[in-house]
Amino acid sequence: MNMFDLTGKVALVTGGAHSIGFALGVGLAKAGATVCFNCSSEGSRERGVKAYADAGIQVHGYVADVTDEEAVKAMVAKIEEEVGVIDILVNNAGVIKRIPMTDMSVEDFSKVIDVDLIAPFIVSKAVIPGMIKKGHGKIINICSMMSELGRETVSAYAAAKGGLKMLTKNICSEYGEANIQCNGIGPGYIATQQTAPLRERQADGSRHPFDQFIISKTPAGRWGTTEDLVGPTVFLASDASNFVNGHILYVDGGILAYIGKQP
Ligand code: GCO
Repeated sequence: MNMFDLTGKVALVTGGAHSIGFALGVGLAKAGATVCFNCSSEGSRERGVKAYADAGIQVHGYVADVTDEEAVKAMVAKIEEEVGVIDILVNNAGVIKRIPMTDMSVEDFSKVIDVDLIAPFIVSKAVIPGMIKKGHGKIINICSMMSELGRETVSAYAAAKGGLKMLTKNICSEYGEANIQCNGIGPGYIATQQTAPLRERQADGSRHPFDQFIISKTPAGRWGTTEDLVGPTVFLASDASNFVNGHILYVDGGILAYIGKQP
């Protein structure tokens, strides 16, 4: 028996057209799942479907604003009709705004909370009834190191990701008896478009100060890659984790365990 086999399972990855969501969608598909992804525009959907096809994977792409409950309910109903009831939900869609808190508008703060915290609530609320009917389900929330730590300029993102950690524990608490396991993945510093500004080479060709800082704080001595997140996600999506619930699995190269290299 391969307890990591996802054959016959339907997975939905929000924000799955690129970056971390795309890597997770490919990984879930390679483990046997039928993968659906959502994104915010038809152009992104088309680019996403092509990117998966280029990786040899046929997916189902949907356009829906994850902060709009009616749009999400319609998308979930369409997936259930066209593909099947969702067994695995990866709440991956996310945004960040790096602005000093006293300079941040309430509008900017609310936008981050809407996408990074309220949307996972909306999408989870839409898929849980189907999971209950099926008798099982896996919800994986893409949290963050900022679910545990703060840093300058990311007040909204940290508040959202801290809330997402507790939403994860609450879904675990409320729906565990329905055989739904809800866990989180907490990426460390991953080399993506979202973190590119933190890694830009300086004018003199030296590494960005933040890049050097992260390297000194990470026992692995490197930034993570989106590939590093795939195995842990497949684990949490599979029968191998049927008694793992309410857990945030940090995939961070050890950064949360380490005081940092002495200067
Ligand atoms: C930042 C980074 C982080 C990472 C990730 C860490 O500005 O500090 O964007 O937030 O993206 O979330 O887990």
